[in-house]
Amino acid sequence: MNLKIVEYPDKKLKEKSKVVENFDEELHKLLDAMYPIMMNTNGIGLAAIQVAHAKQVLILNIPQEDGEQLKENLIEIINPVVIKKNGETTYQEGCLSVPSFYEDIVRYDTVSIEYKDRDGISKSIDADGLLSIAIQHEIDHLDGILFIDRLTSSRRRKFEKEYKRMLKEKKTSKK
Ligand code: Y12
Ligand code: CO
Repeated sequence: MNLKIVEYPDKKLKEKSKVVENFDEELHKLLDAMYPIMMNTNGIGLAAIQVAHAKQVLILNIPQEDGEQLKENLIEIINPVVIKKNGETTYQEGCLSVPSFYEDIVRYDTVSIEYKDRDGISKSIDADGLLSIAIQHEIDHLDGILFIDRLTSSRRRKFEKEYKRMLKEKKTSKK
């Protein structure tokens, strides 16, 4: 499966992802193809919509304390539902679909989710710290929401200016 990361301002990222009904080979192929893309781009989280598949699928690989990402820490999450959320925390987020931009975002401090694994088995996670933030960031993608949609309007305007400039520079450096 040949996947490419969809980047802002592509409208695809606004699409709402659909519930997965079939836990079949097609789903497994998608999950297996998402993992190397995330790892090769230094990502810690990736939603299927970021590779143009509007399915409620996301993967996470939270680094260890030494920064290393181990395959055994990969979490595959299908059809997540947030069942509990508490507190407030701020973290400087980045997104593979919004390259070179990082901004402080306020989110719940802890979340509990229920979801299915790749075989359709029901699972749950009580998350705090970076895992909690990553889960919320990726579930936002399933709803067509990017972290930049959570900026104040003045910060968003500044982002749009900076991002446009960055895209222009990228274009001219390719010529
Ligand atoms: C905390 C905050 C955000 C998340 C969501 C997952 N975000 C990422 O995995 C972001 C990865 C990222 C990687 C980059 O590096 C490369 O693309 C090589 C990057 O750098 C550039 O775009 C230049 C930006 C973001 C989880 C937890
Ligand atoms: Co993202």
